[in-house]
Amino acid sequence: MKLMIVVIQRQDENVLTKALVSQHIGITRVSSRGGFLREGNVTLFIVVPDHHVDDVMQTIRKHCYTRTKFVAPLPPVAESGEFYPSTPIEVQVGGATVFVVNAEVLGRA
Ligand code: 2BA
Repeated sequence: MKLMIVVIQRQDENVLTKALVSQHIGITRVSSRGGFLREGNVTLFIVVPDHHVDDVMQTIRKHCYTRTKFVAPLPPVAESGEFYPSTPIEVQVGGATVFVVNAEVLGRA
């Protein structure tokens, strides 16, 4: 069995979770937040047999989109009156960040 930890953008959540549930894939969803953008995102925990990982990846690729975001860089500690040009930085987010680890299901207590 594999545990897939899938970080997605909120905009993709509904379509992706509906697609996975319709394929009888079990999901646990938690609200999360990226350390870099500090924006809300969603993390899904999905445990599947090894041979289902590719199917889940295909569904994730189909429903999760890459989006461009702009972040204002944090200004360095500036002297008062000092000009600091805050040009926003462009970052690409997603489609999804996926981690896959071995899992053992011990049963339900
Ligand atoms: P965030 O940490 O908010 O990152 C959002 C996007 O900002 C990232 O998109 C990446 O394009 C960029 N980014 C992140 N850290 C950066 C840095 N130190 N310098 C420059 N740009 C940086 P994604 O790679 O698609 O990641 C989307 C979200 O997935 C992340 O949101 C985070 O919540 C999660 N994630 C990504 N890599 C991870 C990792 N190695 N471990 C745990 N979570 C991760």
